[in-house]
Order: sequence, then structure tokens, then C-alpha cells
Amino acid sequence: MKNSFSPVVRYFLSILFLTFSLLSCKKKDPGLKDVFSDAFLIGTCMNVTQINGTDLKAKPFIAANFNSVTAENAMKWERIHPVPGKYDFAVADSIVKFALANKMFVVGHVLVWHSQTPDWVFQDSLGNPLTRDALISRMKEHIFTVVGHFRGRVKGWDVLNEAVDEDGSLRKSKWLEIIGKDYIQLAFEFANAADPWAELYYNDYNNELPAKREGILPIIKDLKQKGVKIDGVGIQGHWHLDSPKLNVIDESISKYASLGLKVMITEMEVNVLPTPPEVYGADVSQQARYLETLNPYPAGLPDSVSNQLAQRYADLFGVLMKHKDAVTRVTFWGVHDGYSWKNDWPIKGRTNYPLLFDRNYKPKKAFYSVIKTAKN
Ligand code: 9MR
Repeated sequence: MKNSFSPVVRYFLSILFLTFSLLSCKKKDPGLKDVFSDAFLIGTCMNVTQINGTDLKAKPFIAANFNSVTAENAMKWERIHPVPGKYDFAVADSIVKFALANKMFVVGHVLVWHSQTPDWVFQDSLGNPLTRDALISRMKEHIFTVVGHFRGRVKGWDVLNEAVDEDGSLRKSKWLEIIGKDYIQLAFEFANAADPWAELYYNDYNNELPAKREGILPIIKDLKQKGVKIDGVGIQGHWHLDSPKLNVIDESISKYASLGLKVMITEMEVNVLPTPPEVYGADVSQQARYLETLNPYPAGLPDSVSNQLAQRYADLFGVLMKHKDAVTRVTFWGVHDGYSWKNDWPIKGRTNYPLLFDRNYKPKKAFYSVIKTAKN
């Protein structure tokens, strides 16, 4: 049959066809979780904007890239149990529902913590400090209610968060002051009684650093010797371009794993902004003053720093992959750079770039350097 199109039309049609084929052949980036499916779970934390759909892109993106979810704030005492006798499960329930609909592993964060716990928790109705027995009952009631509510849906709980100070001593929290050091054992026992099938974790920041780690290891050994169930340790992983050293992380994973614990990186990010080393941890009560010099990249991250970040992430994932038998999950503390708490802490109003995806959900150089580590 004679071709009825003129050569000019045919020429434009073939260009159109070629462009279309090229566009549709452009390789799609793999989902982060799929790249590491033989190694460990890849998680993110979720906030209200994402779960309520204000950010329309968030949910499909999260489902495509992550297979574990932690509520960034929705399960903290001040949110889920804001006043005596009143629980508010609404946000946490939507996060859990979304996660389960997408076959994700849900982490419960957090049952017992010194921070984000209202003052009333430690006081009676007249504002006097609670007795030891009264605080134990209150802790038990909270743990039974929250863990009981999510039983069978939340598969692992951060039972205790940040109970140890930088020097390895027990943090002087209200929990310690009023109950004494067995509050730790009690928290794990209550969580286990409330859901015998859930994994139970101790979670902290800077706990890969030797002094803090050496304070935590004996606490965990003691729990294990007493037959108290504890399944894993969360190293939060609020890290920096220059700190901590890789060998410190490497050694700490081995030490925790040698106790028979699963090891998780539970709140990972890499800060790229100048930060006073005294606030290298994640103690939210610390704040530093804003100075323009401390916010050097408001308009975008220079290539030189993007490259440094990519290299740092590759090095960190190199260590995690080396320990993939012990490491069961790596959770990023934020879906993309725009969502990171590091834009506002320890200095408010900065522009940080600590994650693998940029503010438009585009994979950064660091994303590609991380996925390469899965193939080595
Ligand atoms: O990212 C969380 C931020 O939105 C909250 O304002 C802050 C205080 O509740 O907590 C942040 O998450 C913390 C986590 O729950 C525990 N480890 C340290 C994290 C960063 O502060």
C-alpha cells in the first residue's frame, strides 16, 4: 500500500516516535527497599502532613521506597496520651493502617522516654511527685494500653529511649529518680506482657560511641541474664560528614550483636551543616543560636558537598552491609531533605540536606552511591 504521508510529515512522525520511545525507555530508579531486600529492611519515619495527604506525593513515594515505617511523633506519650485517662490514637492509627496496607514492618516509637512526656505523668492530681508504686502503675497502664491497642500490628517497640548519658551513666530522668534503676526492667516486662509476639528494643543516639556503649552493654547483659526479653538495640544514627568514625560504628555493631541482639539503625541521617560538636547528639533540649555563617547553603548544596555526602553514605552503608547478618533494619529519619528535623535542630531555620532524596523527591548522588553498596 502506498504511504500517504508526505516525507516531511513522515520525518516529524519518526522524530516523535523516537522521542517517545527514548522517554519510555529511561530507566526507572529502583525502590530503595528492593535494592536492599537481601540485606535488611529500609524504613522511614512518617509525619502528619504525609499521612493526611496534604503532601500528595508522599504516600506513593513511601510505599515504593520503604518497607518499614516509624511514626515520627504520633506515638510519643505527649501525643498519644496527652492528659490522664485520655488516649488519642487517630494519627498513629492512620500511619499503621497505611503501612500494613503496603505490607510494611511497623515500629512503635516510643514507650518510655524522658522527653516528650508531659509533667503530669510524674505528679499526682495536686501536682506532688508520684510515689514509686504510683509511677510504676502509671507506666504499666500506659504500656498495656498503647501496646495492647496495636497488638499484632506493631511488630517491634522502642520500649526505652535514651536512658543513658554520654559518659555511660544512667540518665537522671524522672523515671530513674522516682522508680529507681529497675524501671528499665519493668518497662521491658510490661511491654512483653502486653504483646508477647512483639520485638522489644532499647534505642539511643551516640550509643555507638565507646563511653555510652560501655554503659549500655551491662544493662542489656543484666536484662538477658534475668531472662527479661529484649530483642534488639537501635543505634539512632544521627550522624555527620566527619563523625563518628567508621571503625567505631563497626566495632559497636559487633559488640551489640555479640549479645545476641538484632542491631538497627533507627533514625539515620547525615548532617552537612557546620554544627558545634557539643550538639552532635540528638538531645532536643539543646539549642544553638542562628548565624548566617552556620547556614551556608540556603540556595542549594554545592557539588563538592554533595560528593562528600555521597561518599560518606557509601562508607556508612559499606559498614552496614558488612554486618548485614546482624543489622535487620535501616530507618531514615525523614522521607526527603525538606522533612528532616535537622533543618531546625540544633539551630532553627537552616537548610540542611541530610537524606537520600531532595526536596522534590529526586534521588541525590548519595542515593546512587548507597545503592551501589548493595551490589558489591
Ligand atoms: O523528629 C522528631 C521531631 O519532629 C520532634 O520535634 C522531636 C521531639 O519530639 O523528636 C524528633 O525525633 C527524635 C526521636 O523521637 C528520638 N531521637 C531523637 C529524634 C530527633 O530529635
